[in-house]
Amino acid sequence: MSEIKAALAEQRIETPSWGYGNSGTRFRVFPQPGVPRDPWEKIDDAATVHRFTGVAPTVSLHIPWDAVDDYAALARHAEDRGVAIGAINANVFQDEAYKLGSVANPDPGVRRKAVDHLLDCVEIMDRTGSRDLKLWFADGLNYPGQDDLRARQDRLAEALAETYARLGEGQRLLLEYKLFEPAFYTTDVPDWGTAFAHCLDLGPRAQVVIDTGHHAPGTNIEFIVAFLLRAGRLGAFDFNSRFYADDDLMVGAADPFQLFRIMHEIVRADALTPAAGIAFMLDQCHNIEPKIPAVIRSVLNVQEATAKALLVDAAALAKAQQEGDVLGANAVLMDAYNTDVRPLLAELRADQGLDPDPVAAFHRCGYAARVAAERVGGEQAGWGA
Ligand code: AOS
Ligand code: ZN
Ligand code: ZN
Repeated sequence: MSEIKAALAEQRIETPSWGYGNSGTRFRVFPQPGVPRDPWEKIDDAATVHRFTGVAPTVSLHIPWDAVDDYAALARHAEDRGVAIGAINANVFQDEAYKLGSVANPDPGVRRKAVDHLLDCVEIMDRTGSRDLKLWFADGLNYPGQDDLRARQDRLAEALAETYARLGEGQRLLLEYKLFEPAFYTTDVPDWGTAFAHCLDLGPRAQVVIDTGHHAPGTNIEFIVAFLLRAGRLGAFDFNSRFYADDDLMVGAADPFQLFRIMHEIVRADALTPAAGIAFMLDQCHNIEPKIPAVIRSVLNVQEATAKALLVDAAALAKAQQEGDVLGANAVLMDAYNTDVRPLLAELRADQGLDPDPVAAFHRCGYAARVAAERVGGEQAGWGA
């Protein structure tokens, strides 16, 4: 049990700056009291999540939503609050110029603008000390024949290569795929295979991001996890839950069993430790629920799935698999999944000097009321408006 607790204590989960801002759907954004007015306050909220959970010491930024004049000062602000800036998410999807795409746009001028933004993001990483540049492209087509599928892959590859070449030592390029949306006929990086192939061409510091909301219904995501881990090309997760499309609901809310199956592959590959280089990030929007407790809940959901994965009796599982004991092997997994790990996690938090119930502790601490009084005119997350 102490090994399991040690692994859980070492786990790191990164929260997204945009998860703290107002967000919604294309129908309505419902503003909430106390929402951050700028990136500095988003970092304060992320630090609050870390204070109560102890396992969320980094926050991802999104540029230009989190643009500031002095990124080194923002990194110092994070450090003062006990956290650090994590991945830098580039945004080449919200400008007028990107109607027909960014890095795969047929217009070389638009492509230049897009790549320049990616290079600027690496510059920001140099200032914030971030390791990861996270790229998701809204590029794609709505109609067959709209553009040349193959030429778009060439343009994408060229843009990625220029960006990859700009990375400093120790920096990585994380490429995210998405099956659909905002383009509906095809997207230019629709699946893990496409992302993987581009990463292989680029080099070892190009890694795939799995956003759990970006697949067709029924996709076996843990297979993708296992495959990419085996190939050494899984760089990160964007965790969230979906019922239908890219819902960006709280991770572990819709399908905690899927999250457990994913974490089982991680544990099996010994990839939980930060030294393994997999970034466990949340990519979520809290449209109707209070944001900080929702992020805390999400962190706890990841911890619970991880604890269950760590409880899998690896020796018994290997034996059952070797003997072809189908039901026995399945039972080993289900026994772990069906264990209530909340007491174990409460114990771990107590050992770490944290409140065993982080959500309740947050509600008691008065932070929500304080920021609601202090912050007037909170920022929209920039997403889903
Ligand atoms: C978009 O669907 C992706 O999940 C990206 O990760 C995106 O950059 C993120 O949702 C923030 O906008
Ligand atoms: Zn994502
Ligand atoms: Zn998404």
